[in-house]
Amino acid sequence: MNRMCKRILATVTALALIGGLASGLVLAAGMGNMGGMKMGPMPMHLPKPGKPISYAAAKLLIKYSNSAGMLMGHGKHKSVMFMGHHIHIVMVAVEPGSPDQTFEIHKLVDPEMTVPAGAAITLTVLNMDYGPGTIHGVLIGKAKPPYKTIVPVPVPGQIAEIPLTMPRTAKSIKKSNYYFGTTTFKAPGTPGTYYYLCQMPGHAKAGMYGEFVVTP
Ligand SMILES: [Cu+2]
Repeated sequence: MNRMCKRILATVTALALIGGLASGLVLAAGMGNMGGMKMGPMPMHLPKPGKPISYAAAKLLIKYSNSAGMLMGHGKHKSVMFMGHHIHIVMVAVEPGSPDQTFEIHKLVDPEMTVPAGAAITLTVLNMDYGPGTIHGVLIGKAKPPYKTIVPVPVPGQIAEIPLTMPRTAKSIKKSNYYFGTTTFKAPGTPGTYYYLCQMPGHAKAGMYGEFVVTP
């Protein structure tokens, strides 16, 4: 095989691989829509948290975020209901076009989420924000709003933490790299209301939080 042939073969193989991974994630996202009974698997092609991902990979994560779980309610009382024993929730920190200092799921800003008691949860936050000070993370616990500029950590009754991720670079959106963080935890065994919030000073105070409700 000459060098050109090898190069073409390598390119075709790489494209097939990317296509397969992409369709795998789309399938997973589709599964998330089926009555919310089973969430799709974690997108396996992502590198370890701490390493940036491409815009294409970030878009797939957003697609997953917008399809896993069921949209409930209407008007100002919308929430995202997750069901099943294994749940993957992807939160987007400041999706392009969204207000500063917010989380998005299903295009909703800081929505209430519900999860069943005892569920095994994988939580991912994708940081789409950029510029100095636009690093974000997630804490889930019992600390109620309103929040002060500095939220002492751990918060009371803390059940989950994603450390602060780096911001994306300020290049054009398609050329930039994106950081994400992931954690796994078990939902408490008894129903109750918890809150997710960003631990970056000032962000929770500015509204970067929402209700995380554990249901029977
Ligand atoms: Cu934040």
